[in-house]
Amino acid sequence: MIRIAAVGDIHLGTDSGGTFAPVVRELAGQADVLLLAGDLTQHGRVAEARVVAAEVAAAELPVVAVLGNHDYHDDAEEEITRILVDAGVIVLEGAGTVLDIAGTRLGVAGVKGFGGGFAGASCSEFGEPLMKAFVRHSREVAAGLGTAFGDLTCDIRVALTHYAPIPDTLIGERAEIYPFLGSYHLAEVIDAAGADLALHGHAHAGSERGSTAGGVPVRNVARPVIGKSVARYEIAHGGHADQDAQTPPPSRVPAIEADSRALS
Ligand SMILES: [Mn+2]
Repeated sequence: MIRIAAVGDIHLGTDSGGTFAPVVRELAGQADVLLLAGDLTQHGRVAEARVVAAEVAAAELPVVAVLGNHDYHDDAEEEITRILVDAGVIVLEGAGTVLDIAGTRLGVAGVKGFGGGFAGASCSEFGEPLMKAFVRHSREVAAGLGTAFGDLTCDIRVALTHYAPIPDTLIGERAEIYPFLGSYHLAEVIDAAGADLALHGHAHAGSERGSTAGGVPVRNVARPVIGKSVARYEIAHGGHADQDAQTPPPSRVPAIEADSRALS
């Protein structure tokens, strides 16, 4: 059983020192990994990233993160990534990582993602150069997630994005802005990869639970959505990665919402 703690949109500012470190400390021995689903900063400032780094530097469990759109706002995403990496955070953008957790290999494939919308109400790569560039970026980052999954040899596969792969976890947001909150391209990749769980943030007014067309559980872990410091999920070893192509896949192991009484 892998115990995942996850939260997105913590939006730490330069005055947020000391607010997230206690959350991280409390996870010691209670979770196997902390996944951060982007928007770690308020405005993508380097000084804010240093606060994030200081808050997670003493983590006693692996911390894996993707950046969000806020973390790109000051055009400092590369430096922000370096600051987080120097603090021991595994920062993913079109890349994956495998963690050995008591003999079970947890693979996390991560990408910021992008907008574009969902089936029946999506932008298409047509018309003006800016619109084509918008949709092309959405397709490319989704492809990056696919590449990241392709490189993973593991027992449990988790997709970590900032933008949403499905509309179900956006319910509560205004429908007019769905195309800016996520893209179905992400869900296609998540289904093709046979992920066991997909986590995202970004939609502060959305809903926690949904699933892809292929049945992969999706959870919106934006902090305002989960209403607590971190959400916790447990996944049993499903063995997808070791399946022979000739044998039918095992029934999907659903993510289980863990008791979070100690982690409010
Ligand atoms: Mn965001």
